[in-house]
Amino acid sequence: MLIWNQKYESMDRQNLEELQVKRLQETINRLIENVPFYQQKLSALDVQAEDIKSISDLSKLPFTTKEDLRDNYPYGLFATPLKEIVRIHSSSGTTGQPTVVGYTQDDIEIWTELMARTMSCGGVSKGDIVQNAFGYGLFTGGLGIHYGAEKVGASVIPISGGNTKRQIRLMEDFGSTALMCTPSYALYIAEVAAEMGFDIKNSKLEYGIFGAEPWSDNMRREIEELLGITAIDIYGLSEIIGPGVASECEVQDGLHIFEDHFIPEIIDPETGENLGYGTKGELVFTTITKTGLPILRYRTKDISVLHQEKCSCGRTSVRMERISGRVDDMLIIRGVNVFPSQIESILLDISETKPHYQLVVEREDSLDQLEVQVEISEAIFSDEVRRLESLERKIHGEIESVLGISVNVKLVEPHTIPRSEGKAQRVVDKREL
Ligand code: DLL
Repeated sequence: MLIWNQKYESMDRQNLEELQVKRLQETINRLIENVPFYQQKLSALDVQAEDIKSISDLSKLPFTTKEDLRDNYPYGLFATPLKEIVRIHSSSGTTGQPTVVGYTQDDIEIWTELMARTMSCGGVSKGDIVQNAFGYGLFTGGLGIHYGAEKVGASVIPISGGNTKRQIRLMEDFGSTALMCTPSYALYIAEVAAEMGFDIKNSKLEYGIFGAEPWSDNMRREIEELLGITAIDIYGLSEIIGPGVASECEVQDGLHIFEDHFIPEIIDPETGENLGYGTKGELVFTTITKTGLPILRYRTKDISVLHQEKCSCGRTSVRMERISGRVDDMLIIRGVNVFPSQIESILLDISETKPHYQLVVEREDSLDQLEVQVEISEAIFSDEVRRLESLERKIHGEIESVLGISVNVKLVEPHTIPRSEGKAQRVVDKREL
């Protein structure tokens, strides 16, 4: 299969590392000149660009966290004047301060190139008809995919997510050959297609490029079987660029990281120590070509393992294993990032509820469902049904207005939520991914 950028995707390690060091030094200089946050952090550590002589010097640099981005909301970490920023995206589902990311024209071009690599990894090329069912909007999925698919010369259908019956009618009428969306939505599409009597397995659909939420290899096999396609996993996050950080190739054995633009590390989430290849830990990325929002050692909170061995596809880049979990308790519900603490603070603001709650996540008909179970006092519990229903509606409404997702609320009697002697188990995730 085609490698989009033979030169950079199959570079030998020594040349690649030289390039990375040079680009990292440029990034550090750019940050020192333009971003007071990094200027202070680097000066406190007494680090300058010249101190980075090899990749192992990365550990001299400070980490960056989501909180740092929030503290500098909205534009505080941008490294260019706002007039150079041509696109603004924002990450999903956070209350109060979402994280805001900005792209210069050069960043958009880099992103497009990386998405073209991603498309080629997934087998998509000129002549393909791409049904892009990732959401368009502040989420980076829709537009990120869109630009990459156009770049490889495919015909893009910018349908965005939702309206599943229409997706299927259009897939049949327009002859889509590639589908892009979250893996759970792909399964849902397969189910609705079956209900509509559309034989998706024998349709023109050949390729699937899926990501933005955790899924397993078993789920991949199921999707491939139901849709009659080859499905690959793509990974990315808004803070680093969006999709286009790493992509599986047709070998389906780990995701190639686009290392000429992002330097990966695996660290021990407790100590921050670099764990090297072959060990499970928290993924950290440093951007080395972005100009709008360059970021040093961003702690993704995603858990993975890095592998250095060369892939049989010919690409030489380091591969990451599919994400196996999160360091924090962030849940991804229908593509929206949800922290249990956000729900907790909403519940605590409502006087009728007790601070004992549990979040139960299930997957029904391939769609994530979140049930919020919360204890109420004896007095309220024995109240009229009408009052209870109105309380349920109130909680539902509060959560929907803050998180933008609809949840099922279940009021339960006092002392029914299991108590714990150690950490409370706030989340019961019954999804079998
Ligand atoms: O989800 C970017 C993206 C769009 C990736 C389309 C792939 C496809 P955010 O909304 O900022 O960006 O969410 C980033 O989603 O830290 C992971 O926890 C999770 N995530 C993304 N891709 C995968 C994946 C986009 N392939 C957060 N497997 C990340 C597991 C994923 N988790």
